[in-house]
Amino acid sequence: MPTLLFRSPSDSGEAWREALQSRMPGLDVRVHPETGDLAGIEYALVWAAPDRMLHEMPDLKVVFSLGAGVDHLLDGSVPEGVPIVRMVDPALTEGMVEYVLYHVLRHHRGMPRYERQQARAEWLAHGQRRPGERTVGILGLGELGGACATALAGLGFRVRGYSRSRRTLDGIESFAGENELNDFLADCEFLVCLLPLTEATRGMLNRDLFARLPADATLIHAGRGAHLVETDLLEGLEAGRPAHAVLDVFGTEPLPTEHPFWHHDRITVTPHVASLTNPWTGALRIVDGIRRHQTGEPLPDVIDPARGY
Ligand code: NDP
Ligand code: OXD
Repeated sequence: MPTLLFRSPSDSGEAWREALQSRMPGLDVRVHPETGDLAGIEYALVWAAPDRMLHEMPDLKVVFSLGAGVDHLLDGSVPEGVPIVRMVDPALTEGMVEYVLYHVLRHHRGMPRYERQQARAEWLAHGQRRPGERTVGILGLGELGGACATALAGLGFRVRGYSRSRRTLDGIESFAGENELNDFLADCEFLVCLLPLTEATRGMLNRDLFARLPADATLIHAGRGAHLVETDLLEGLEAGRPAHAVLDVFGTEPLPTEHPFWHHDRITVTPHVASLTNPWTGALRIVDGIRRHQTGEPLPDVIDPARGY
């Protein structure tokens, strides 16, 4: 039976051991730091790997990421030539669709304003716009962004997506590459960021981009903290571009208690929970990957380290 090393500072090793072994009885799951002898361990399932740990595993064959994003593994911690498989799981996608729909609808229906009115016991109705009058732009039209785009289009929003290569999705207007970024941004009253963090996307949510949004836009950012230039967002909010920001990811996590985002009246903070990897569904993907590797079949969802995602 194969052996797998599990390591995460934030996920339960015991829950994952139980989920993995229920799908592959006999799988030897070693939960870091109780790894035993690192020789003989062929698989690792990790969220970030400390220092040189993975380099000290002479028999390592595949690294599975606990997350859809793999930036946490592209810092040299995975030995060259060892494939990295990212998490692609319908439950993870579902969670992200819920998060994005919830925040788009909350702002589309003006709920923050009604919440402020309730605090003043103020009865005052405002006009209501139809989804078809509003454009939602999704930066990153991949597994997660694509599903969010389709769900929003299903509610009647005008939806457009931005990716590196052109994507074809029913009912979604597709923009590709830097030359099309300006046109993509022009009417986005909602801008959702679901990009992977790479050298090309680092710092992309910056002053220049905010200035190209229409007035009163809402930013919903669930990509990675380093996509956002935080001081540019604070300036942008002063100018009403964007008018509100929903942030799930931050340059420093946990977000320090003294950080200005916590108490800003036009920022909504969630603690990197837009969508969480679920051990019970995630384990199916890992076990499937191990089985495929053992029978010599191609592994799905292997990332390209040169591309960065
Ligand atoms: P995918 O790899 O499926 O999709 C990435 C998309 O981004 C693709 O459409 C890709 O273009 C596009 N892209 C990449 N680089 C660029 C670029 N330079 N310019 C324009 N578009 C670009 O990833 P997922 O959808 O599975 O995940 C996206 C990210 O969401 C993760 O990397 C992670 O950072 C974040 N995430 C956050 C979570 C949270 O709870 N906050 C949970 C899970 C993920 P192309 O189609 O041409 O390849
Ligand atoms: C992920 C995340 O990448 O949770 O899956 O951020």
